[in-house]
Amino acid sequence: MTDEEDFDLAELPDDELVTQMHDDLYDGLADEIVEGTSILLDRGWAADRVLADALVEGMRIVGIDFRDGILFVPEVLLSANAMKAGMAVLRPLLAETGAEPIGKVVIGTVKGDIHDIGKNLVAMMLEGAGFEVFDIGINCDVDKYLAALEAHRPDILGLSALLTTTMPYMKTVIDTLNQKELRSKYIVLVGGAPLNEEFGQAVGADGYCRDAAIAVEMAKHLVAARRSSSAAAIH
Ligand code: B1M
Repeated sequence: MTDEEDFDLAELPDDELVTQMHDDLYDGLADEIVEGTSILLDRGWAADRVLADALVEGMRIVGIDFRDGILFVPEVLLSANAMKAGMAVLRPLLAETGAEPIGKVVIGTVKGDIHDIGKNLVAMMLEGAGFEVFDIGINCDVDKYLAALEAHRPDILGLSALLTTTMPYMKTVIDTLNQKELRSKYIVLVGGAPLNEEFGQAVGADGYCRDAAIAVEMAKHLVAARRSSSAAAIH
């Protein structure tokens, strides 16, 4: 399309619209991302499909060019902003649940790290699965985690880190829980692009979550297992 005046997202077939959304995310066009997200939903796409195919995939492409020095921080901030605008449209759909909470989660990005898109997505998906989620934000130091644990008494503590330089802070948090003899009270789940299973084990987490869907599965499974073992201990 050359004539921008005539450009109408609603006229594009699904595959072209999704490709256009990748471009719009790349260019940080929040209004277009909101519009594209709404069009796909109106066409009957499930919220998780819009999220995965249009938004997360678009952000993956941004990540590649950021890594390769083609995009820089200000541009990626605009992309992140556009991604968040799309996620805001999806949020009520992903978080739709009328049921009683199946557990509580405190989640935050560790100290020194301001990446929050993945963490927000995990929080949203956990809410959608029926958890009550307390999102304590970014750049969280140990004291902030401890205060949130004390205030909300969750089943799960979720730690997010996107930088190789900040992921070791997860161990600081878990070690502090151990020192204060609080570790066994909580299920600790860790996630973030640079982590892996081995790292999760090495820092003493109960689970490493590669993505939001796995975080939900693991959260459900571990909370259920913990409840049934404490029920068995009572009987
Ligand atoms: Co940054 N950044 N960034 N960045 N950034 C990365 C992470 C990087 C890989 C880019 C690259 O080089 N390819 C690189 C890290 C390299 C490394 O450490 N090895 C990097 C860098 C270097 C930096 C800066 C240092 C750049 C600079 O200043 N020179 C700087 C650091 C700032 C800081 O934190 N102190 C920086 C800044 C930024 C922006 C501010 C511009 C922006 C963040 C905006 C925001 O989040 N509000 C940004 C972005 C957007 C990215 C990329 C492009 C995208 C991250 C993202 O949102 N992904 C990223 C490249 C990449 O990851 N491909 C990059 C989409 C999201 C859905 O995925 O976050 O992986 P993800 O979350 C997934 C899973 O990881 C998992 O589930 C999520 C959903 O499925 N998960 C969890 C995550 N947290 C979890 C917690 C759980 C469970 C699962 O708890 C239970």
